[in-house]
Amino acid sequence: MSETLENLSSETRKFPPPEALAAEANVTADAYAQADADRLAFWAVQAERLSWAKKWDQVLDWTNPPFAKWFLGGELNIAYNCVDRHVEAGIGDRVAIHWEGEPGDTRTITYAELLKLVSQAANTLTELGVGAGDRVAIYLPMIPEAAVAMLACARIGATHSVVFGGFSVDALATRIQDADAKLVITADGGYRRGKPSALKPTVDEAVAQCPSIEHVLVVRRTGQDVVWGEKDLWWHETVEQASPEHTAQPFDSEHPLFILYTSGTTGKPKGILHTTGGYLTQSSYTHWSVFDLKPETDVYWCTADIGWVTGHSYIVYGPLSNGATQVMYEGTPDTPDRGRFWQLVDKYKVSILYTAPTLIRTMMKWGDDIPAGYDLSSLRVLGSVGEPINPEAWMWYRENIGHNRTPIVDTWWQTETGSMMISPLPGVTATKPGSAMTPLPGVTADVVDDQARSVPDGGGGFLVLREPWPSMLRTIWGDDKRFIDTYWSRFGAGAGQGDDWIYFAGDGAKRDEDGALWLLGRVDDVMLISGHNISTTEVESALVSHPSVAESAVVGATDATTGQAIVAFVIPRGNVDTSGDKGEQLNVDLRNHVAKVLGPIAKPRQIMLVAELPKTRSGKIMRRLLKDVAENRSLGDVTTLQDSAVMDLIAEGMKSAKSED
Ligand code: 6R9
Repeated sequence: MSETLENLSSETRKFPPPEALAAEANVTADAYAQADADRLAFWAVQAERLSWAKKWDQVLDWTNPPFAKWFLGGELNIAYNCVDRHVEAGIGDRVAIHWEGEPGDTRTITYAELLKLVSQAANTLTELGVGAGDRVAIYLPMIPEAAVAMLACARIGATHSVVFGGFSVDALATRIQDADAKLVITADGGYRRGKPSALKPTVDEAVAQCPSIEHVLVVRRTGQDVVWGEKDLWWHETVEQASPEHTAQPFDSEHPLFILYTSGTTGKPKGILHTTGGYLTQSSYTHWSVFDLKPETDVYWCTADIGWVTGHSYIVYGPLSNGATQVMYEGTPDTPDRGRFWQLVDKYKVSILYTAPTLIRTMMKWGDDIPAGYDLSSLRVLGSVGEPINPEAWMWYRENIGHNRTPIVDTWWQTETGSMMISPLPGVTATKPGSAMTPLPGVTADVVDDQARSVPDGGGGFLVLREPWPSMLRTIWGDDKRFIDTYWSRFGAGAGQGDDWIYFAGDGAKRDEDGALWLLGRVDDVMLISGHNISTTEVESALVSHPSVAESAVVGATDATTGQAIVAFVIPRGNVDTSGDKGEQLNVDLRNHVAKVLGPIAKPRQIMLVAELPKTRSGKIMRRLLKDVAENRSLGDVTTLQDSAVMDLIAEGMKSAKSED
């Protein structure tokens, strides 16, 4: 790969923060100056947001890089910080969670009630022999018990490993084995797409391969039949009968809090390890600053699943540490109909909404008239996470959901970073559609060439983090070497270049003339077309900027003439007729449109009109599978694919399509 990434697109629209919001904002531009003047002092101030049983002696120990220690000598209890202290402060009656089941059943849980539930669960785990340092697997649907289980583990110092409720027997078993977990917390099932979907049979099969598991704690959610084994215990017969009194003990700032597995492109999944004080400091601070959270009045809703890092940091730890009131929803966005999200915003008067580009593009596909049917006037801040948000999707979000009033915060971060790293601040930053803008105060991000030199403004390259940050991963569970090899060996000291340890995030990015950052997707996906490095994101955004396109995925397929050629998969918007000649005409129009927006070098060789794209459960497009199809290979690993039928349809279509060149 040559030195940098091509910078093909340009964006001139810019939206300053709303005046009223800026005037009352939690954070002003001073935060950047303070962090620049003394980064560690800045993070020490943010750590004061938390209640420490024992104050730290030192903010950061970076003497053994890349193994960081934050807030050394400090002690705190995470569950105490997320629950007890709010009750002690007299806000026990505040709603912590407005939970809505997919069938429409609801539960309202105040902080005082949450304290009771978490204490009962902590007592039960202790009775079952789970103690500090033990690992617990959590395999639950989006029900309040998921948050309760995580907090109960944190409360007793057990390390949780949440596994997506949609993952297979194999995926669950491998994760249990890798972490050597003692206990699994699961449910009989959950509601998805209007019907109960079973979880327990998957756990039964996985546990049969996992001798480390001593007990299986089962929440009754759907009431469906389950096969009962000797390790099984009902949650309602144990937790709900346990004493609601439990005193939280403090743990060391570097005590392991959770492991969360991310599937790399190759090999077994990586168990990303996060610890206590630094993680909570940054997830709490970013939740408060990036969403401008006013805990007394805001109603916050993050639509992520709890099995994704976004659910950990921005459903559980960030919001609860801040005493926020939030909505938690069990099901899918199209049940009972495609207005469900907007109906929930309307019903609970949601003021801060945090969702993913995949959902925004799906809503674009479904049509503007759906959100238009609801009262969305309560919204005041909109957030996006998970993938680059194409400028057109950003504008759609702003106009149709935010009614041109609300700022959008496009937040870049990773399972590995633990919390947000690059994002606008809603009361400070003038935002550009499609850009995550600048590193947050206290974060040192850069875009570099292959020698780790900063690219000039207007250039593209590799996104790196030059200084350690509080919520950074500490290692890959059980594999320090893989931790170093994966994240620290591409640039800097770990690569034999100089003394500084540089974290490579795996993403490409560009920095525009104003210093704003644009994420360009994973560098593994970058296409090499006639000697030019072209990012998938730029071509996808160019396609989405055509009025007939809702969503697209682009891959580089081997090509005899150009090395690689661009193959695009496109989902048309809901109202677009693609029958017969109209489909062919659209195809030609789209190829020309990309050539016009980005230049002839980026013109796709071939475009496939499709109904769906292969995505992970957290909504990321799996380009690797599309590349397999485009190059006529059989499909690689599909364990994290949300819906495998999609791939069969795409492969069929691809076989019958004629090449366009
Ligand atoms: C939080 C989360 C991390 C990868 C990351 C990047 C992509 C996330 C993004 C974004 C562009 C954003 N990503 N947020 N790309 N703009 N705002 O998603 O964690 O599941 O570990 O994924 O997601 O490629 O490297 P995770």
